[in-house]
Amino acid sequence: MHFGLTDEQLVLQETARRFAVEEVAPVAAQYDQSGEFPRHLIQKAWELGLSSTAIPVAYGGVELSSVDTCIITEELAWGCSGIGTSVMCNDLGVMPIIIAGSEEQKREWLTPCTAGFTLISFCLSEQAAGSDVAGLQLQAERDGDAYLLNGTKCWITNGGEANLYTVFATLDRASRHKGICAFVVPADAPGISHGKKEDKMGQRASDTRVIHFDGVRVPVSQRLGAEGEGFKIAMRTLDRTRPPIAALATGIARRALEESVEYARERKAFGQPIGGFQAVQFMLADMAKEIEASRLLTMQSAWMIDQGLRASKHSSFAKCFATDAAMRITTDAVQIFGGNGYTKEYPVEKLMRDAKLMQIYEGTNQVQRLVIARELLKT
Ligand code: COS
Repeated sequence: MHFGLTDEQLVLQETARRFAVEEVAPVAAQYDQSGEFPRHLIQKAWELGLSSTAIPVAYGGVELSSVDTCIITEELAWGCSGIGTSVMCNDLGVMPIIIAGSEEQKREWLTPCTAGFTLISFCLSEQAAGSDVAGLQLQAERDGDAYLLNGTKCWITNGGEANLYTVFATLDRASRHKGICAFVVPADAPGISHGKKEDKMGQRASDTRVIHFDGVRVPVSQRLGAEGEGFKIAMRTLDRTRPPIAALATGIARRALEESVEYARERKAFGQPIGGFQAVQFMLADMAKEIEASRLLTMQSAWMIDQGLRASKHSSFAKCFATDAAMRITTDAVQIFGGNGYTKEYPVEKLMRDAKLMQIYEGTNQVQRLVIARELLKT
C-alpha cells in the first residue's frame, strides 16, 4: 500500500490546480452573485481534458481512473464548487451509457461527446421522487419501435445547457424499480422544454432546472440495457459518481481551512493573532484532521472502483463523511472569521452555502446511511 500519486497524476493535479487558481477562483464570487452559467469556463475545462473524464479512449475520451477524476474534482471545487459541479456533471450524465450501453450505442452517443464540446445531464430526480428513485413517475409508453416519454424531471444539473440527457422513466409505476428503463435522449428532441434556472442558495454558477417531457418520441435503439434495468443502471452509476462528489466536498473544505489559517495568522484580538488562541487552534486542527480523513475515504472508494470491486458502501462512506465534514468545516471557518465571515466581502460564507448542497445532492446523507446500514445488515 502506498499513498503517493504517480508522476502522471501529479501533472493532472497541477493542471487542474492551475486552472482552479488562475481561471476559476478569480471569477467564483462574480458567478455566485450573478447566477450566470460560465459556459466558456466549462468549455475550457473540457478542452483541458478535465471533463467527461470517464469516456473510454476507444470513443475518443481520456478514460481517466476514478482516482484521477477525484484528484481533478478536489482542485476544481477549491476554486468554485458550483463551477466544479458543472464540469463534473458530464461524467454523471455519460456514466449510464458507459455502464449499460451496447458497443453500437457507445459509438453513436459517446464519440460525439469527445469530438466537440458537449454537455450531458443525468435526469433521474423528480418532485415526488428524489430519494425514492423506485417511485419515479416519468412515463415511458411503448409505441411501435419507440417509447413516448411524458412527465417532468427536477433539479437537473446543466439541464438548460445540455446537448444530451440520460433519462430514467417507468413503464409501470406499480412495478416500482422493476418497471424503470434508462434512455439516451438528445436535448433538442421535439417535446422537451425546460423551466427557469433555479435560484439556489449555493453553487449558484451551476445550472439547475426542471425538464419537461411532453410526448417525446425515443426510438427503442436509445434504450440502455433491457426494459426494467434502469433502476440498477442508476444505482451503479451513483456508486461510481459519489466518490467525485466526496472529492468536491474535500476541495470546498480545503479552501475553507486555507482561508482560515491565513486569517488566523493576520487577524488580531487581545493583542495577538487569533491563531495564538487554543479556541481557534482546536478548530483548525479538527478541520485539517477531517479533510485528511475525507480524502482517504474518497481515494479508497475510488481505488475500489478502479479495481472493479463493488463500492456501494465505501462510496457512501466517502460521500456522507466528506460532505458532512465540509459542512462542519465551512461553518467553523465562518466562525473563525466572525462578523467578517458573515459578509460577502470574505470568501467563507459562499463556501458554507456551497457545502450545504453537498449533503443533499447525489443522494442525501440520510440515503447514504441507509445504503451503508443495508450493506451491514444484509445476510
Ligand atoms: N448496484 C446494483 N444493484 C443495486 C444497487 C447497486 N448499488 N442498489 C440496489 N440495487 C438493486 C437491489 O439489489 C435490488 O435488486 P433485486 O430487485 O434484484 O433484488 C434493486 O436494486 C432494488 O434495490 P432496493 O430494494 O435497495 O431499492 P429501494 O427502492 O429500497 O431504494 C435507495 C434504495 C434509497 C438506496 C435508492 O433509491 C437511492 O439511492 N436513492 C437516492 C437516489 C439519489 O442518489 N438521487 C440523486 C440523483 S443524482 S443528483
